[in-house]
Amino acid sequence: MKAHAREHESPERAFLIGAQFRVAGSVPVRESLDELAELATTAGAEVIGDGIQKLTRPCAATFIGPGKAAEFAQRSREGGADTVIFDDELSPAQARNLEKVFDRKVLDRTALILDIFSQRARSREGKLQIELAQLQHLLPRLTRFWSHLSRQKGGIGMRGDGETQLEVDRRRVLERIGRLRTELDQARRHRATQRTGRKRGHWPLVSIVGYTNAGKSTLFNALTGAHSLAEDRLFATLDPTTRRLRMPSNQKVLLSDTVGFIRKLPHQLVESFKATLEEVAEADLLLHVVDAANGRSAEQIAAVEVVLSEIGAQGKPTLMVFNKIDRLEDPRALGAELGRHPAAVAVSARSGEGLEALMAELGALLRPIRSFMDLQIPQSEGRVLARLRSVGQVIEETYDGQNVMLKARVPSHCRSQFERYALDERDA
Ligand SMILES: Nc1nc2c(ncn2[C@@H]2O[C@H](COP(=O)(O)OP(=O)(O)OP(=O)(O)O)[C@@H](O)[C@H]2O)c(=O)[nH]1
Ligand SMILES: [Mg+2]
Repeated sequence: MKAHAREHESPERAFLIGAQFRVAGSVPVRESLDELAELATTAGAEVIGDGIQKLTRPCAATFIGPGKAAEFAQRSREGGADTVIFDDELSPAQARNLEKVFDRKVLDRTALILDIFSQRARSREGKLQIELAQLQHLLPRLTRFWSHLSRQKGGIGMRGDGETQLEVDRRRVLERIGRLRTELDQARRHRATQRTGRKRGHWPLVSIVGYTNAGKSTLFNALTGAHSLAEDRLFATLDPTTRRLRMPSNQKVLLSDTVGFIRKLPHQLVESFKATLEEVAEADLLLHVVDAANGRSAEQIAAVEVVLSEIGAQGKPTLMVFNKIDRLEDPRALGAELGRHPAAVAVSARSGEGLEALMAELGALLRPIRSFMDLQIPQSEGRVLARLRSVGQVIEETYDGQNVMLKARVPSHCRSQFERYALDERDA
C-alpha cells in the first residue's frame, strides 16, 4: 500500500467490508470495522466507505454472499475505491473470486497488518520476521495474481508464459523463504547468547504487554526515563526494548517494552514474531497495560490473553495496569473493571498519577520470587559477600569482628550458592 500511495501521490482509497457473525460474545462488527479503518489509515489509505453483512457462516466462494458482494462492488466503484479490504482473513480462493467481482485489489485484515508491520520494522531481525510472514501469506495467493494476468494476456497467446512465470515466481519465493529462515536462525542464536549474558545478572524480567495503543511505551518511558517512541498510532512499537529499572525498594528488575497485540492478529505474524516475543514468554512477571478510557477494554484484555496463550505465556504472574485514568469521563467505568480485576492498579502514564502505587505493587509481587536467607559469612570471604550483594537484596547486616551476619533476599535459583553459610531459612 505504501508503494501505491507514493506512486499516486494521493492516498489509496479503501472500501471496507465486515461480517457480523451470529456467535454469542463476538465483537460487534462496527467496533471491529472502526479498528480496521484505523489500521487502513495507519497504512496510509483513505477510507471512503464500508459495508456490513450479517452471516451465519462465511460463504465458501466469496466470504460474503454473492448478492451482497455485487452490491458492495457497485458502491465501491461509485466511491472511487482503489482497494477493498475485508475485516476477516480470506482464503486464496475467496480472494481470487472477490477480485473478479470487485474488479479491484482485494486485501484482508491480515495483509493490512502485515503491511503496517513491514513499514514499521527497523531492526534486522524485525525486517526478516515480517518479510517471512509476508511471503508465507503471499505464496498460496500467487496463483491468483498469475491466473489474473494470464486471463488478461490469454488473448494474445501469453497464457503459457504466464504459467511458466508463475512456477519461476513460486520457486523464487520458496528460495527466499528458505534463506530468510536461515538468517533468522542466526539472528536468534545471537540474541539467545545476549540473553544468557543478561541472565547472569539474575535480575528478574518484567515484560509490558497489552493491546496496541494502550500506552505501554509511555509507561515504559515514565518508569525507566527512556525515550522510546510513543505515538497515537497502532503498532508504534515493533522491536523490543529492555532497560534496567531500580525500584525504590532497591530491587532491581529488567523492564521490557514490546509490540502491541490486536484482535485477529495474523497467525503467521505471531509465528514469526515468536522469537521477539520470547521476552514475554520468559518474563517472571507481566505488566498487562489496558487503555481504561477505551470503551472496549474488556474485549481488548481478552484479545491480549488469546495472544499470550499462543506464545506460551498464559498463566504467568500478571499485574493488570489500567492506564489513561486522566482521560476517564466516567470514573464508575473503572470501578467495574477493578471489580473484575481486584489486584489491578490504576495509573496515568502521562501525568504520573498512580505510578508510585504501581512500583510498590510490582515490588511486592516480585518478592515471592526471592526469599529470605539468614547468612553468616566470614569477612575474609570477600568474593562471596560481593556476589551476595550483586544477586541479592540485603535487608540487615551486622558484623562481629570476624563474620558478617546478613539477612538477604536471594533469588531462588541462586540460593544453593549461599546454602553453606545459612543459619536458618524461612520464606518471605
Ligand atoms: N491521556 C493519556 N494518554 C496516554 C496515556 N498513556 C499513553 N497515552 C497516549 O496513548 C497513545 C499511545 O501510547 P503508546 O505508549 O505509544 O502506546 P503503546 O501501547 O506503546 O502502543 P503500540 O506500541 O502502538 O502498541 C499516545 O498518544 C500516548 O501519548 C495516559 O496515561 N493518558
Ligand atoms: Mg509502544
